[in-house]
Amino acid sequence: MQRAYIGLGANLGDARGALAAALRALAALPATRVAAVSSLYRTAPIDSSGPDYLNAVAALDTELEPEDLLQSLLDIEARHGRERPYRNAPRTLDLDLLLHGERQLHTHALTLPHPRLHERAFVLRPLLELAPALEAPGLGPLASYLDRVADQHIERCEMPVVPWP
Ligand code: PH2
Ligand code: MG
Ligand code: MG
Repeated sequence: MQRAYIGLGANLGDARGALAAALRALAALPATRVAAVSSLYRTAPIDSSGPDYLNAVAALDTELEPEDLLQSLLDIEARHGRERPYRNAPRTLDLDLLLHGERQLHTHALTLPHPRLHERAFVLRPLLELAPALEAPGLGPLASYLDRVADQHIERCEMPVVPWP
């Protein structure tokens, strides 16, 4: 059993509804339990366009291997109408595998930890909300990267993604 962290994001359509539906789909994955869900955050697009994003992070306890979990995430995105017209296009739903236990991977399909994890406030802030002392393989304590993303606009919402637990 491994602790994996998933970044959730959306900036088109009913973004909060998409994140809530994605959480239900994550909870329905085989050999997987949703252990915790961060607050919802409203964030300005980074290297992307369109309206503000809603972002959150979910902690999973899973027996799925990273490649299988990634495929499950892509399947959930596709079911929620995700289109990929160009890199970083606005999206109805984005699910990123951020961390999978202590695994370090660099294949064509998947890099772990997620390569931009430590450069993005919309990932770091919800991740550190769930696990303030979290360390990532090859990166060390993630809290040490917060200063460097302090200029990225991010706002914690009072409204949760879904009523939780
Ligand atoms: N995702 C991206 C690119 N830019 N910006 C914000 N604020 N939130 C995101 O989830 C996001 C982004 C690529 O996946
Ligand atoms: Mg992404
Ligand atoms: Mg993605």
